[in-house]
Amino acid sequence: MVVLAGRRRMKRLGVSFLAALGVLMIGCTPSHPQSTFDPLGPVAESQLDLFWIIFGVGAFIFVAVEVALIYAAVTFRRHNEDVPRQTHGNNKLEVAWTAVPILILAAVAVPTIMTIFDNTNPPVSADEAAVVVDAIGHQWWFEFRYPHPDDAGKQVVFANELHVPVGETVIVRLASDDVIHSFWVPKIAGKVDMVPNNDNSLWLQADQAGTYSGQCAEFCGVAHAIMRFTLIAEPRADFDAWLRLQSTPPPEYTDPLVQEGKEVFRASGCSGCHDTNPVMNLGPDGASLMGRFGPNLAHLASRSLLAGGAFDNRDDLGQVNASLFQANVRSWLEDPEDAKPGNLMVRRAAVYIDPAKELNEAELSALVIYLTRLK
Ligand code: HEC
Ligand SMILES: [Cu+2]
Repeated sequence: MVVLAGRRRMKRLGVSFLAALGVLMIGCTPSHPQSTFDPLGPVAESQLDLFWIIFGVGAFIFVAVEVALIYAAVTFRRHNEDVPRQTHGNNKLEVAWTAVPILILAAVAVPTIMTIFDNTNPPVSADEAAVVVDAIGHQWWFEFRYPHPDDAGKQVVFANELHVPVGETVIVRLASDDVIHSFWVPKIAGKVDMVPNNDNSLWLQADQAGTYSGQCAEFCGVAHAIMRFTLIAEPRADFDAWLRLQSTPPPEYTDPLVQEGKEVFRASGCSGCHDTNPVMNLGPDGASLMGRFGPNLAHLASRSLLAGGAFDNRDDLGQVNASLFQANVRSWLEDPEDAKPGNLMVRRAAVYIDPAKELNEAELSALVIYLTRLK
């Protein structure tokens, strides 16, 4: 009986161990879009270097303590019934185990503080930076505003996608429209909090062209988990062309269905929360002004993510796909609560809270067609 129970316990232990190992091994997938162990920019690299220094010191101390412990346990184990020699106090030892940790912590503080300062202070001034972008956190999406390429008094407004020229220093000024959010692109830079009425900023640089995942890293309410964005690092010429395109209004179409969608957009109150003009004036002091409540939709159909990452519009090759986009926009408008529980559109827009104003199928189709043309 006793033997059987012991075996069963061993078996249970074995199964638990394998389950735990399995869970840990999920971390080993080759696809790791948000891994900080694969840094591709100087800020993320310096943070990883610091991590390894602290980890190395910690690992050394762990091994040293374990070795001392095992040595003591083996060497001084009870040999016979005699009471061993008793010691009370040891000044040398006590001074040593107070002073050594102080020295270790002081040594670790040097690279830590250096990294904090390097990450806080951009290597170039705001005038010399490639771009100074305003990033504004909203529940639950990111807004990005760029200086207008031709007009210093204006800004180009975009959402959920941050474009930067590859290999150049970009300064991101962080703000929040409501609660505290945090800006983080694990492979490139972050995390720095976006605090209401507080001017935080960070700098970043992407060493390789590519698409990187970013996300809010500070719990900010029910839909926090679906508050993501993409950072797209592209060659200078592509970046300039992109910004120029973003600064123009979306094309006008004469197609009657598009016109109808545009009318529904106005009549159903969508335009009360969503601007379709991508350009905003700056305030008299050069600061960003408050925009509308929801994301700017001027070039919505060219974005990789919809509704803060509730939908991904990209195909397997990473390109925004028009039919995927169309299907996603339809799902979003049909049931925003299902796509992103608790989001502020479904809680506040008249078409979702007032049954009398609910969109019918014809209106929905026209809206989808119209939004698909906002490129
Ligand atoms: C009360 C304000 C409000 C109204 C009215 C409103 N929306 Fe929204 N909308 C939002 C907010 C807020 C979000 C962001 C939701 C999120 O990501 O959490 C949003 C997101 C969206 C998005 C995704 C945008 C993006 O950048 O990914 C689309 C598309 C959209 N709304 C279309 C519409 C349409 C069409 C209507 C009219 C039927 C409408 N909205 C009415 C507030 C509103
Ligand atoms: Cu958040």
